[in-house]
Amino acid sequence: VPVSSPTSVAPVPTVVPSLPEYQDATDTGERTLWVVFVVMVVASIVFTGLSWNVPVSKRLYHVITTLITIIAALSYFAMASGHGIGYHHVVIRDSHKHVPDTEHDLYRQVYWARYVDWTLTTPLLLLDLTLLAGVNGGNILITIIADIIMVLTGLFAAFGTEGTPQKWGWYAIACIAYLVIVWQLVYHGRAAAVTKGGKVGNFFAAIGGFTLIIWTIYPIIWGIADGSRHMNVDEEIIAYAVLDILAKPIFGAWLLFTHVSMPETNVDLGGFWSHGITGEG
Ligand code: RET
Repeated sequence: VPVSSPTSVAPVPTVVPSLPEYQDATDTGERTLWVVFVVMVVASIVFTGLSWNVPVSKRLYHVITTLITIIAALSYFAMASGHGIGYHHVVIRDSHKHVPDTEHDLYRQVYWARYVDWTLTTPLLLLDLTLLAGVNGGNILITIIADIIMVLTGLFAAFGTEGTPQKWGWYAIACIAYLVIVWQLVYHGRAAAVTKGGKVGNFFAAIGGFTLIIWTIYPIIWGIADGSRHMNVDEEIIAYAVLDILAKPIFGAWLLFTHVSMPETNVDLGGFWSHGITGEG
């Protein structure tokens, strides 16, 4: 008489407890953040130095552009030192061949300090470009508000629950806001720049085209990194680092050096810029 039946096996648990998964930056990512912090500080010092050689009346681009790199330096200091980082939580379903599906929690770092940076710096970059083109105040306002909407809805998308309208809905809204910006620059910006004169028209086409190419890569990186997680956190940091250096210090140096040698780029805000509002027309 057999003491135990050969078919009796331990029961298969219906829920296999699985450990949470963390997607964090490593030393590589952290070091990259510190490097960009230093680049932004150096750019801020150089741009400040450049403005000393020009009269206050011609310093508008210098002031705007230096503020951009100062804000970026602050944001990179925050991220490099471990501030401005949250976690996006996703429940991942794991399917297995012979046992029931299981689930585990995934926590991926979201560097929300970037969005604080972008909320302040991308409107300033657009102010540089629209002033260069000579766009009217109404169109400048539309461009800047569309830009703030783009960045904030992009932030909501980053923390949005996966597979719900929270994620793709906010992302789609951000993309529409971005298209408004593109339209403003390509249509109103170019028309205004051409009216200002040949040299400014050509320069605006070049630096505006450069800007649109760089800016368009941001939502693509976002989709690959934050959207589908096909890029790890280090790779995401490096991709944004390269883009940020092109979009801020390189863009800024190009604008300021060209401005100094091309008087047609001057912005005339009446007496407001150099003397304040005097009430004397
Ligand atoms: C997000 C995600 C949602 C969709 C879109 C985006 C666009 C971001 C852009 C950022 C530009 C940043 C710059 C930083 C300066 O250094 C928010 C990534 C459209 C265009 C120029």
